[in-house]
Formats: sequence, C-alpha cells, structure tokens
Amino acid sequence: MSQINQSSIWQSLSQHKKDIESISLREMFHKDKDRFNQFHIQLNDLLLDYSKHHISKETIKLLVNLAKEADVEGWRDRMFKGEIINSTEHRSVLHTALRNQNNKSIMSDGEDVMPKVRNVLKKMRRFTDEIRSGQWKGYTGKAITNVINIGIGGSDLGPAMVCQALKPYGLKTITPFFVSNIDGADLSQVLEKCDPETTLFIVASKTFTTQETMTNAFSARNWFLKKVGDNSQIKKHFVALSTNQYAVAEFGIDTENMFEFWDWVGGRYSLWSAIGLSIALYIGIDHFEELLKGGFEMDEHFKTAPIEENIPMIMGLLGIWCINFFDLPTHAILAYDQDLSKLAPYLQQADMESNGKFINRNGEHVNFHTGPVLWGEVGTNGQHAFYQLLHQGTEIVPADFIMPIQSHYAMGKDGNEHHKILLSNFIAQTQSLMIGKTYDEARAEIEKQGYEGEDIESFIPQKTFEGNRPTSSILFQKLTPKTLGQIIAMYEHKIFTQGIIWNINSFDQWGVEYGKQIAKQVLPKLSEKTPTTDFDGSTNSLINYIKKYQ
Ligand code: G6Q
Repeated sequence: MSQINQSSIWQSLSQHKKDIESISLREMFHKDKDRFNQFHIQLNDLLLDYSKHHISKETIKLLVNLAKEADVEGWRDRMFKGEIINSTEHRSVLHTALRNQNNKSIMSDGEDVMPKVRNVLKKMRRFTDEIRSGQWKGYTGKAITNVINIGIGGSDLGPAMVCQALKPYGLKTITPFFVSNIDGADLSQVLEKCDPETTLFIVASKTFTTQETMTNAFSARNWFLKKVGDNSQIKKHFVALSTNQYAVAEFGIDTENMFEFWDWVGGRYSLWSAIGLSIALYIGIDHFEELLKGGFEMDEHFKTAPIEENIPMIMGLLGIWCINFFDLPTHAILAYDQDLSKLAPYLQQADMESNGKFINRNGEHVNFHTGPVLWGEVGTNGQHAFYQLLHQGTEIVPADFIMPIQSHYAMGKDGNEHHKILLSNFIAQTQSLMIGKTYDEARAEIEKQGYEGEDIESFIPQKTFEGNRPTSSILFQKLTPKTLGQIIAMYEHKIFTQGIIWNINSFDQWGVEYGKQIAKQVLPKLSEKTPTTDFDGSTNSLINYIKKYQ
C-alpha cells in the first residue's frame, strides 16, 4: 500500500515548500500586517498564535487537504466511538471517556464504559474527601500528611506534572511525593522525609507487574512493616491503582482499596483515570473534575471545529510541515511558568512514546521522519542555557512558547514585577527568533556601543542573527485546573493528528515492552558466579566487569 508521501497532496506540499522557503518570516510580516489575524485560533481563554511559522494561506489549504487525505476526521470519530484503533494491542482508545461530561453512552467491546467511569470517580471522591478531611486515620490514629505515588512512565509522569503545575490549588497539609526510579536513591530519599504513621502509599501500575514499581512497592511495604510490625495495618496505608485485581490482591492490598481503570486507557493517557488519585488527593476532587472538564472542552473542540480552526489539528499539521518538509526533526517545549517545569518531560513521553515509530499500521517501514525529538525547559532558565543554539545554532528547532497572562504568585513591585519581566522575555524571544538581526542592524548597534574601525567589521558577523526560526505561542489567562486540562488534551490530539497522517499506531509501545523484557535477561547474570558468555562481546565484558568490582 502506498505511503502518505506518495500522495499528490504531499508532492504539492513539497513543491510549495520550494516556492515559499526563500521568503523569510520577517518579509512575510512586513508584507502582511494582518498576519496575526489570519494565523491564530482562540478557544475560550486559550490562544494559539502560529503566525510565526513559515506558512501562507496556501500552505494551510494544502495542509488541511493532507489531513483530509489521511482521513484524520474519520479516525478521530472512530477513536471517540470506541472502535479498536489500537490495532496491535486490539484495544479501543478511550481516555476521552474518562473526561466525558455528557450523558451519552460510550461503547467499548459492546459495553457502555460510562457507568464504570462514574463509579470509580465517586469512589475517588469518597476516598479523597476522607483523607483530606483527616477522617481517614493511619494506624496510630493520626491523619495522612504524606502521599507517595509509586509508579513509572504513564503511572508517574502525568500525576507528577499536574501536582507540580497546580501547586497553588494543593492542600497545605498534604505533601505529594513521586517515586519512579528503581535506583534506591529515589525511594530512600522520599522515605527519609516520611513517617509511617502519616504516610499513604499509592501503588500505581496498570499491569501491576512493572519491575521498577513492584520492587519499589515491596521495599516500601517492608519499610512500613519494619516500623509497624503488623500486616493488618497495611490497609490503612496502601492503596492500588490498576487494571489487575488479581495481582493487587496477591501483593496484599485489599481490593476495596483498589481504584480500577481499564485496558482501553493507555498508560501515557491515564492521568484522567484512577491514576490521577494523587492529583485528586492533593488539589481536591472538585479541582480534579475541573481538569477533566478542561480536557472535555478540548475534546469537543477537536471533534467539531473545522480543520483550519482546530487547534490540535493545526498544531499537528504545523509539526508535519516542519518535520517532513523543512526537515526539522526536533521540537522544544518552552513554558514560561515555573509550575510547568515537568511539562516537557511529560510531553516527551506522550509524544515520543506515541509517535516514535518507524513501522506503520501496515507493517511497512516508513520512508519519512515521524515523531520529533521533543525536549524543553522552563523560561527564563533555558535562555541562559541552550537558547544560544536556538538563536545561532546550525540546527533550527521549532518551539512552542507557553505562557499564562496572570501569575498565581504576587512577587516584586505591585505584586506583578516578576511576572511582567517573565512576559517580556517570552515576547522578546519569540520576536527575535522570528525577526533575527540583519548585518546593518548589527552594525548600527555596535557603532552605538562606541566600537570603531576594524573592531566593528570583525564583530558584525558575531552579532548577526538569521532569525526565521518558527515558533508557536500559546497564551492563556492563568494556569487553572481547567486550562491545564485543555492544554494536556490539546497535545494529546496534536499527537493523534500526526500519528494518523503518518499512518502509525500512536497507542502501542513495543519499545517500552522491549526494555522491560531485556532487563530481565540480564538481572540473573549479575548474580552468577561464573563469567557471562551469553551476550555480545561488549555486553559480556560490561557484566563481568561489574561482577568483578561490585
Ligand atoms: C505508557 C507506557 C509506559 C507505562 C509504564 C508503567 O503508555 O505503557 O510508560 O505507563 O511502563 O506501566 P504500568 O502502569 O503497567 O506499571
């Protein structure tokens, strides 16, 4: 079967790229004062400005046709209807059902999933209310003050990111901790800060078999029992989030204390499910439901807005324009909000685990780039680190600049000094990446600084900036649970749009499974007395070297 880059619309886009690439973004803005109005979309208080991309009206028209060619809208509808679009795992993809706010049924495998979703939410409400009010007591009668989520990947990154992002909504008497790494340092450093009397462990694992999570959970249980010495107290301090009831019971957690989710919720899409329990405990279930509402609003927009006005679809298409036509395979997430410091690592998983694939749905090797190498850091910190490369490096890195107009934190003069400086840096960076600095401008600037003669000539090239770096700006009023819900769902659907166009299954993760499998082959070799000869020369030598010195 032919691939999308064989289609005539792809060929038209390739040709169009040749026509447009020599016109700089600076020129585009110079020629068209109305550019911002043409290339922005607003949804409630969320604004996407994509005018600083190398595009014209024609580009958008062609990209929209590309989305139509790939039937993005058809696939989107199939996803929302619960059809089995995760073909390799034979599953529906229904994280959208977890945030569904209407009364309509959503079917998976002949069953309406909504009653189950609502029941778990109710159970989460009861439990979080009890913990937060202090009604739920630990084994010595004290209230819970520390919540340790033990999970990894999708069972860690989402809740950790959201708890960090929504700190201003967090209950002061509860401290959330996240333990993910098998490196003993992670669990040990968290346990040092906790007292078993007031600590609740959440063992978060879809499969309840993940090596890191289960090892950490057993060690946490041992730590608890060593201090408490009574198995019957486990039920007051351990709960599980999982799809695997049997393994939860085997571990020794009362299934009454288990919050269920289902195989149609992918790990990296699971923060909306019971996996969000740590979020609900920290910010309260009402705020958690606001987060769900924000996600739902973005779902409705994604479902109903025409492609040219559809934020996630346009973001997905712009990504394809950069990756496949301008050959720019990386993407930076630059949030100007300290509380969004975990957004880049979160999106790294969401995007790279979903679309980092070279095999398409038909089992063929794709012959174009797919998911971008995604990375990022909060502003302004990144400006004093890697932005040099963004401005003058040989790699062009398309970036999303993300910024709240208002801050939760009053700091400095008038309570707004810090935030105004932050805002001005955000604006200045997107502007200068686009506009650059010409030879003449650099000269004028250097002359003004008092340099003379040869100094000026040698300095000018160093102070010149090509500009022409594509960025999107994403602005919103304030980082609230609802807005955060919208932003997360926006990225989920952007990833979906790209996966459909590339014809890859964004919902499996064989690379992760592979990692889980190979680590298990090596582990026993580290304890064997005789030298290992089972692997390749480098691997054997590394294992034997470790054995010699451990
Ligand atoms: C996510 C991936 C992966 C997964 C972790 C943890 O989509 O599948 O990151 O979330 O490997 O898996 P468990 O939740 O099963 O422990």
